[in-house]
Amino acid sequence: LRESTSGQFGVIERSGTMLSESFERANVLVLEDSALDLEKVTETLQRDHNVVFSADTGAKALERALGMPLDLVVVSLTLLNEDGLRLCSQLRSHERTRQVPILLMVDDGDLGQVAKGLELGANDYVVKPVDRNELLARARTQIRRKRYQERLRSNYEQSLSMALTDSLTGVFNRRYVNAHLPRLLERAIDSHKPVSVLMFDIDHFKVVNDTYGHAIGDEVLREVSARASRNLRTFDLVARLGGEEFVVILPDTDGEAALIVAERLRSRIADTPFTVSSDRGEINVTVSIGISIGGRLGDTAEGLVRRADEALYEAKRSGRNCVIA
Ligand code: GH3
Ligand code: MG
Ligand code: MG
Ligand code: MG
Repeated sequence: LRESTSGQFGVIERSGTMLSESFERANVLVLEDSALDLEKVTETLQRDHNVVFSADTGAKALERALGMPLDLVVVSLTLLNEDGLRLCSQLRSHERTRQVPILLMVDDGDLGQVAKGLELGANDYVVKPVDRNELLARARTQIRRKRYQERLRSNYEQSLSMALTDSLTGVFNRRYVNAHLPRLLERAIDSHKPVSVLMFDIDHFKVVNDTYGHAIGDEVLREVSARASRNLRTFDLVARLGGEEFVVILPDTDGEAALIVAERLRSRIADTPFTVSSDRGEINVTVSIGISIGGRLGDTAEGLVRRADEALYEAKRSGRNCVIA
């Protein structure tokens, strides 16, 4: 630390000039073909610690915008051979850039361009020659608004996913199945491809709880969920309906394939004992599985679940640790 030339010192010095932790530098792209204007705008935006990128044609700007996350695009409408308006509509038509704020720069007395730009999705404008403080204020507003919207969206997605997943195991919950199975079944009927439903239930789970305690029972539920999830395709879906009862939905899967999946799932659980945080050793766990197949006209999600449940009941009656279709 005493050596001003040491690398470590350099790091500390740099972090000392960094802004508060929650501050995130904004990426700003400027489309401008006048070197003088570009320098002024860049220098101004950098005062707010923005990272500024530039392009002198709309095509280069679009390429940049599609290749990196941006928080603001500043578009000059005084380009010599270029149409900044075209970039506005291109940014709005690509999924990746649809939400990026656009700030226009226009010549005084060319306000007709502004109306067109706003119509195409630009968010605000400044008039040239640009007033530095005004540019900074308007850029700040757009960046803040974008961040706020991102936060809202991620909160919304988070609460949505919380409402549809089981908090103990992380797999989907009954609500999700109720919402999605009818749609998957409808698609199966329309596309003439069957959808299979496996319903499974841990055998004698009460004994696990009684012997090892509820907390270890919870660990078993998590491990069962994990093994089920690991052994399925990405578009298959696992849900915990409640207690120690689960369903697996297998789109595009007929009875024969479903039987193979179910048998594999059964053996992956039965054949490898569960390691739990108990000093009484590993636990042998088995499940019973019932299968139903849907996809015929008139099939309903309720009927599909009921038939899988009936098959599961048969599996229990047949001695457990088995699959019944
Ligand atoms: P079977 O083979 O017939 O399915 O017998 P079982 O003992 O598994 O079935 P039963 O329905 O009699 O008991 C299920 C037990 O699951 C009873 C309940 O205490 C336990 N259980 C339900 N939800 C949870 C949970 O979230 N965590 C834990 N640890 N146990 C649970
Ligand atoms: Mg039971
Ligand atoms: Mg059970
Ligand atoms: Mg049960």
